Amino acid sequence: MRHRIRLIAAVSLLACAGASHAVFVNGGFEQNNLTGWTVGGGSNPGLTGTPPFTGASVQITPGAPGPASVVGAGADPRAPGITLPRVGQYTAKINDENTGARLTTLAQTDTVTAADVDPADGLPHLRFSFAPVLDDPAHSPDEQPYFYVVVRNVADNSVLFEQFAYSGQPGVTFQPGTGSWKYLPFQNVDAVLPASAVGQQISLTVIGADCSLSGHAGYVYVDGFGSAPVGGGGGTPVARVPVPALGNIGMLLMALLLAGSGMLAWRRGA
Ligand SMILES: [Ca+2]
Ligand SMILES: [Ca+2]
Repeated sequence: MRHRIRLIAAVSLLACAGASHAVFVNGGFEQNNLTGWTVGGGSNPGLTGTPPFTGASVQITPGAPGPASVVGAGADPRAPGITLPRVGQYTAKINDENTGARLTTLAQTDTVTAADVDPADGLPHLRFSFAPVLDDPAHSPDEQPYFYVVVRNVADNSVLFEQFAYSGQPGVTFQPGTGSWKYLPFQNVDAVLPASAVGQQISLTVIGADCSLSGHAGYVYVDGFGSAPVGGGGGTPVARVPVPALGNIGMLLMALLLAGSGMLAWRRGA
């Protein structure tokens, strides 16, 4: 009887593993479209409060979704150090170089499964790569173009991981682009979730925002969302830096990121 129970348990685990898939749907945008993702947004009325900004500083005036697209091979005339696509054949571009105080959100909610567990450490991972390209008109910080990404535990809406930067933000090593544009080369994020995350839902939201005064633009490239390491391409090497997670709850995120630049000065969640 005991053996039978064990056998049933083993079969159930296998069934779960077989039915599971790695986060997220079309996470690498290799369908050459935004299938699986929800594009939203509106206009940017400016951030609330004073730096350091977080997700709580973000304001969105409801309106038509902001621009979003999928791009293939090519150069970005405003960011000469960015190589496209980041991985595979396509990379998503959230918002664009046109002005008008537009704000774009890209979102997807998915369940972490056994397929997201990295055999190397036995823990589920969420990995991706991003590269913001932001005009820097030197407005006040709350009026600048900005980039924001957040991962939340759906069960209690707690923040597992977030990163924010406005154009020209002190401590963030922006590279000079064309004219007054600034950018960051692709940065890889490797967020390590606790084993208890398997079976839980997480939501991911990326925001790219023009300046709130309507005369300057900003956008962000993202690619490689999933649990597998982001493959070779234009990204910087990953250095995993565990940090104690923010939230309450079960899904404590130890996290992430990386390397190279002054990115470590970025705020990681509240
Ligand atoms: Ca891709
Ligand atoms: Ca725009």
